[in-house]
Formats: sequence, structure tokens, C-alpha cells
Amino acid sequence: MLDKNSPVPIYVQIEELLKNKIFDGEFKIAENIPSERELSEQLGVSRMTVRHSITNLVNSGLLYREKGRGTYVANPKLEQPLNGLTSFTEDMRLRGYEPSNKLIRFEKLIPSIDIAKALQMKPEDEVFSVVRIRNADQKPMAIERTYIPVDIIPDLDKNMILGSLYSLIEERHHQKIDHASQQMEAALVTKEDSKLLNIEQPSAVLIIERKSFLSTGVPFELVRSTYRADRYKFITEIQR
Ligand code: 16G
Repeated sequence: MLDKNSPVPIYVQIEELLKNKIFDGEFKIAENIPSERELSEQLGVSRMTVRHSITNLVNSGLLYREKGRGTYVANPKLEQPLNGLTSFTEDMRLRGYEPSNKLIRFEKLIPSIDIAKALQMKPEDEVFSVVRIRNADQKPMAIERTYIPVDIIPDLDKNMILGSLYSLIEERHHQKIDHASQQMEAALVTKEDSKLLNIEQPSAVLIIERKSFLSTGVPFELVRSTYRADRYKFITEIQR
């Protein structure tokens, strides 16, 4: 299967071989591929060479590693439009995934001056500080750290925030969500987030910070979302 006399490096030949197995469906989406040890034995090459090929396929998004569990065939990356003011729950349902949340933190506190300022709050006003892991079909996709002024949803509790924040605001509180400003940057995942997202260190993540407003002009959330870069692709339509 591998041609040791070929000018094509062995690790590239292994990449091609693994790619073909993925495209032919022999290795199936979301299933484990054989371990580095198994592949190196089957192919008669060193584990280092196999690891090199697998790392390249992980970097190109065809495979992903899960800590302590092995290497899996990736779903095609999720294409997330950046044009609309949508919620995680809506985005996942639209793509046929079942959204769920794992609540990591839920506290009521007086925020830092910067956060209070951004949310146009008085220094003595409280916020809910919420950290959620956002899953699609039980797989972690993003971590969201959200600040919501207590005045917006005074009776917010742990169970409510396990559902959609946006539908709570719109359907239960009958407020209209109007617009948001957001910024995006690339980063390496922190140690804490690598555990929450179940990815290895180092891995790339995409961070979006969003501040969203009600139709009354009042800001209702300040959110820092950390997305797995191996699972997301952000798209926009632009016109000249
Ligand atoms: C999205 C929003 C986030 C919002 C959340 C609400 C981005 C960058 N962020 O993840 O600001 O808080 O949806 O989702 O899109 P929910 O209604 O499902 O709780």
C-alpha cells in the first residue's frame, strides 16, 4: 500500500490513504479510527510517522482527537452565518442538531466596573454570571460566559438557563431583542477550557464577544463565547 521508493514522503502517503478511507466510508463520521499503534503495525512504519499524518488531518479538520479516547472522523465543520442575531439553540436546531447545555456556574454578583459600564448599569446593580457548555447532539461546541443584568430577568434560576436565554426573554418576558455588536478573535484554548470542551492543548479556538440590546435600547447581555475551531467555520455574505 505504501511505496517506500516514491518521492512522495511516507507521511503524505499515509494521509492520502486515511483520506481515502474516510471518503470511501470505511472510516465513518464520529467513529474512532484505529490507534497510532495499530496503524503503525499495520503499515510497518513508526508511530511518529503515523502521528505526523494524523496531526495534519486534524489540522485540516478531517479528524479530531478526544483526550484519552482516541481519534475520530469529524463531521464537516458547522457553517455558522455571522449576519443574523440568532441564538445557539436556534442555530443548532436549524442545522438538525439537538442543543443542550451543561451549567458550569450560576451566580448573582456585583460585576466589575467595566462590565457594569458596558451593560449601562449603576455600580450597585447586580448581574447573573452564567457559564454554560453548549452541546450539539451531546458534543461540546462552545463555552459561553454570560452576564445578564438582574433587572432584565429578576427571577432567573438554574433550571431556566438550561434552556434558551433568547426564548426566555422573548417568549416569557415579552421583550424584543433588537441588535448586537460583536467582535471576533482567534486564540489558543486555555487549560480550563480545553477540559470543558474536551480538546487537547494546544488547540485553536474562536472567541466572539457580543453585547446585545433590547428594542428599548437597553443592553441585556454581555457574552464571551469560545468556539471549537475544529468544529466551526464562520461565513458572511458581502456585497460590493
Ligand atoms: C449565541 C450568542 C450569545 C447568546 C446565545 C443565546 C453568538 C456569538 N452568541 O450563542 O450571545 O447569549 O446565543 O443562546 O452567537 P440561547 O438562547 O440558546 O441561550
